[in-house]
Amino acid sequence: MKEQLEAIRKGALEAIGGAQDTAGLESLRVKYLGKKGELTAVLKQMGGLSAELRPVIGQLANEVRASVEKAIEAQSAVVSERALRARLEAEAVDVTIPGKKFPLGHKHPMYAVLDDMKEIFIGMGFEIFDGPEVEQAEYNFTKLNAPEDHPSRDWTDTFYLTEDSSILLRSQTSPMQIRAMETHGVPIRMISAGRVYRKDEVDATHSPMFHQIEGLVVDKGITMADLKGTLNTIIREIYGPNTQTRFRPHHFPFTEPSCEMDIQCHKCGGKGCPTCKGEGWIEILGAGMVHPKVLRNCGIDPEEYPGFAFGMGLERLALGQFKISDMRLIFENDVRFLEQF
Ligand code: 2NM
Repeated sequence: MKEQLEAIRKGALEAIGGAQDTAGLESLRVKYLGKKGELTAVLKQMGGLSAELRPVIGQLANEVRASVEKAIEAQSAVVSERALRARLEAEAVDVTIPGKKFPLGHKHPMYAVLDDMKEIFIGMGFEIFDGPEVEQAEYNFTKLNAPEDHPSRDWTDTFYLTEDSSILLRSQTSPMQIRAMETHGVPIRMISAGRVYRKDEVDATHSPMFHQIEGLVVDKGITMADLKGTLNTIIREIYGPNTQTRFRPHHFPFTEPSCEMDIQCHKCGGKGCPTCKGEGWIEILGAGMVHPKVLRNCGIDPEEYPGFAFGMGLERLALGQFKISDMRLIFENDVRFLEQF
């Protein structure tokens, strides 16, 4: 039995020394020390030994067990150290490799202009009203005093969504002015801004979708003088304090009287150049005193609460501000173009 035990020890230590991983070590532990292991099998035969031999063999068996356990423990440390090192090597991070670039986006130039405008209006005490782009013809035209035969109501000009021409893509942001007067009541100082839609062919100055910003002030004693003062203040905020302006008579169905506002050409100072097409002036917005019918349509007494309103196209403003020659560039969203702003 002594030889048997020594053989077990020799075989076990050899096998353990060659074990490559934790799983291999565990199966060796079972093989030698487990309930059905080789050492256990030998110990089971000890009953047949003489009284003198039993303690000697017993002690040897314990020694073998202890040395096998010790060997497993030692090899286990070696194996896990090796595994850790392999993992560290595999997961090593080379901090000298150049990093990946995550390019940051930024505001589209259109919305930079829009946000600047909003800031100016907020600073003057205006509230901002947002509204639906899908509108009722009632709000887009009728309540705004557009006659039933007004050309802008034509199917060739406006995107209708229903056969009966009652629902459409708003062709202006003024329906929000109507909604604001109806829900907010007077006095009111508000702007609405956003996308509007018209059946225009795409070219350097037209797009079937563009942006408008419109304003409305209704209060006791409001006159054309408030209109001129407010718009001059805003335009000088945008184009500089020395910007010269002029107001020309015009016609809109929803205002009476109506006007257009020009700024003196900043390029030539009014002499006439390609930027202002030789005019010396650049048209910038439309405005007027809100038509009494429009106010009455919203339940407001025009005698007690007069008002003025104005509207402008944002694309034209952005083209001028950023010296962009073609409106299509604004909508194509070519990153090489947008990156310049
Ligand atoms: C413009 C020009 C003139 C305008 C009028 C109204 C309302 F709802 F108060 F009647 N909103 N916007 C208006 C007036 C718009 O755009 C060129």
